[in-house]
Amino acid sequence: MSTNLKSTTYDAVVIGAGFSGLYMLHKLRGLGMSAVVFEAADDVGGTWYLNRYPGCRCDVESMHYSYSFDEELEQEWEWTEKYPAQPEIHAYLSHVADRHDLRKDIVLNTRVTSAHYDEGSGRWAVTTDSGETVDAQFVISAVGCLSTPKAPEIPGLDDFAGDWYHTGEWPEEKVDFTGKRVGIIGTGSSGIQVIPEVAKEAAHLTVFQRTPNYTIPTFNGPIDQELVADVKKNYREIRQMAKESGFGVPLPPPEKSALEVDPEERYAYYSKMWARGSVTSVLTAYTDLLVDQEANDTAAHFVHDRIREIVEDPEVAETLCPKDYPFGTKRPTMGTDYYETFNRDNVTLVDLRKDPLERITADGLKTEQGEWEFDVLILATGFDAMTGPLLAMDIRGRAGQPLAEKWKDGPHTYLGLSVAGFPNLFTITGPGSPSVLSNMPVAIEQHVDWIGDLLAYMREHGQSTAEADQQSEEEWTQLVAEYANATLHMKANSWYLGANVPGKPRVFMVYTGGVGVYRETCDEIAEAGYKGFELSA
Ligand code: NA7
Repeated sequence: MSTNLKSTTYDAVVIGAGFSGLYMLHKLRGLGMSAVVFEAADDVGGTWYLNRYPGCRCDVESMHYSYSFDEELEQEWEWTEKYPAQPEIHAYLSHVADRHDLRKDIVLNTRVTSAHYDEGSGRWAVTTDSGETVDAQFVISAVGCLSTPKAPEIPGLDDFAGDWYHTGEWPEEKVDFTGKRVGIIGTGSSGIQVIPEVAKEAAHLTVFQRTPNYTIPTFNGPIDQELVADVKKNYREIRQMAKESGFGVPLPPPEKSALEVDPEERYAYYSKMWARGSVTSVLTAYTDLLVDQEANDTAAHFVHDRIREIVEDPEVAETLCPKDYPFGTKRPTMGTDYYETFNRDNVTLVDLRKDPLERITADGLKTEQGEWEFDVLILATGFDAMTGPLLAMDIRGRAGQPLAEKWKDGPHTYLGLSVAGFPNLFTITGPGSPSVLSNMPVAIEQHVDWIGDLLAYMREHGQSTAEADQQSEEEWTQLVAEYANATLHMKANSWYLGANVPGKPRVFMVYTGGVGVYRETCDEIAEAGYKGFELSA
């Protein structure tokens, strides 16, 4: 047995020590349960530990991107910027781990490779890449939604003679771009954040863009101390508002359709929301931006106008304008000086729609029409989202059924939290829950609290096994699909839909009914004695 493991038998194994895993461990401790957390990285923090690229920053404001369970911490912690940068969030999570003495039950540098359910004992055997197997009643996945990096699907990465980095696995030490010719593939959230930073340092930066993105400026800066005082005074009401909201941020719900106001008033309102530097404010300016194409066009055109205003070269500006998918249906991004960066002399934009990538070479990149030489390549090519990190493990349920087989046509879950045939397995922010369409800590705390309540209920009622029933799972999966079909989300090739990974089933993996409605549903299910679950001794 590894020196890091105290036992080979636990009440619960938690997989991952990011926002979810840390709070889950704290919750399990509070219930008096024995638990171990396995974390593949060499420190806690999850996505906020490994995404260390320059410019990495959260797109939810600092005051709202935090735990609410520790009211003293909420008052004590001092955020320094309007939007928190990766080092600050990592410092926050490290502090939480120390403050609650969590590290002693976290085994670092250890990746869970398999979890097999044994029907005879009703327990799970969880195996890690250090070769150990532990036995647990419950397995709780806290693996995150965006933790399996995806390389570009072009050949030749091994041939490249220079250094290359994926934004999702950035090295700890600073990468120096001074005097370097740098190429970057990808203009999603990560690309949009790293591009302005690298451009400041590199001799030349060439951006390879396949799909342009709608980017809202952060107008980031030192945090407003008056706002801090006000939020700290009213944290309980503000947290409650976030819990009841559509996206997990404390904004009042929109009241009007974009089409019922006159164009001038609408433009002025978008300008006001834009000036707030908050993507959610723009996204929730009107009720119908994500469900009505005509309404959505008004927001899309507003963003196009801003791009044309900022970017000096009209051809470059047009290349940066997203025109073939609705605003907000691929993850809308937030940037600092993103569009402005294309006014720099040392930055070139390559439109891969006109000149597709063919391969990576020893010297750089080859497109259909040319060859590009680089000292450094950055892959901001995203993740195998949502299901990727779960299916990277060999999870087997009843009768040895692999999760990968059960989900071969897309994820089937009940509430995004549990899977029929996989008793006592819970998936925090799993597919079929609001997850990435929520401010993550809000979604995470709701799941952890709900799972904790279920475990307490089971103990009170002498039950040892909880399993979603097949019918409830099917109905839920169908509901998630129906809700998604009622939105414009289906019109974009997004990672929400699995469209970024070749061969992945094209299934919308996120519950779009809103964070508040989802919470109510989960609460009603709990109040009805965990309707849809089979609880047994
Ligand atoms: P994203 O949002 O998936 O962005 C990946 C980007 O990489 C996107 O622009 C892709 O273009 C591009 N990409 C991926 N593969 C290729 C290939 N083969 N050729 C050219 N371009 C490619 O990932 P991020 O890391 O930026 O953000 C992920 C989430 O993290 C983000 O939404 C936040 O929630 C935090 P495409 O759009 O597929 O045409």
